[in-house]
Amino acid sequence: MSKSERSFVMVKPDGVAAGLSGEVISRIERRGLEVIAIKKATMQVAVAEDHYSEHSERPFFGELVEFITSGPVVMMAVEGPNAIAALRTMMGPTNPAEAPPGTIRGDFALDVGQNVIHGSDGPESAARELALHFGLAELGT
Ligand code: DAT
Ligand code: MG
Repeated sequence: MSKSERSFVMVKPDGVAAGLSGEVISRIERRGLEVIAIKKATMQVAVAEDHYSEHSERPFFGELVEFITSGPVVMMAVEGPNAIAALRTMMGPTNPAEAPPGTIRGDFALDVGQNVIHGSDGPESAARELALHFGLAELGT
């Protein structure tokens, strides 16, 4: 058996506005992964800056924080075997123009800045992002 992992997944403001939250959750569940915590909220600017701190020196950082705080997002803790890599594959590449059909970005996005979904890129970022957006009590640990 593969090791069970947890990832932080978020339907971004463009995805929520387009009514794609259910589609994303459905794909996650149909894949066999479990949503163990979920909430809808508009992210505070300071939390967004922390969430994306690895990109703070990039030219698009201001635009990125402005976008991610522009409306409600749906945040999830998702658990299952190889959850982090499985979700990254389901998301598709960062640039939707390069994302194949069948991936979430390949099916529902066109713009590199507004690409519907976030998923943690490794175990360290998953732990960091889950701690940032969910309390330990919310995760039942
Ligand atoms: P990912 O979301 O696939 O993990 P990332 O961590 O490299 O990608 O970047 C985080 C987000 O920043 C990405 O989802 C959209 C935005 N972004 C990345 N590169 C960008 C670029 N060249 N121009 C505008 N926004 C960009
Ligand atoms: Mg990333």
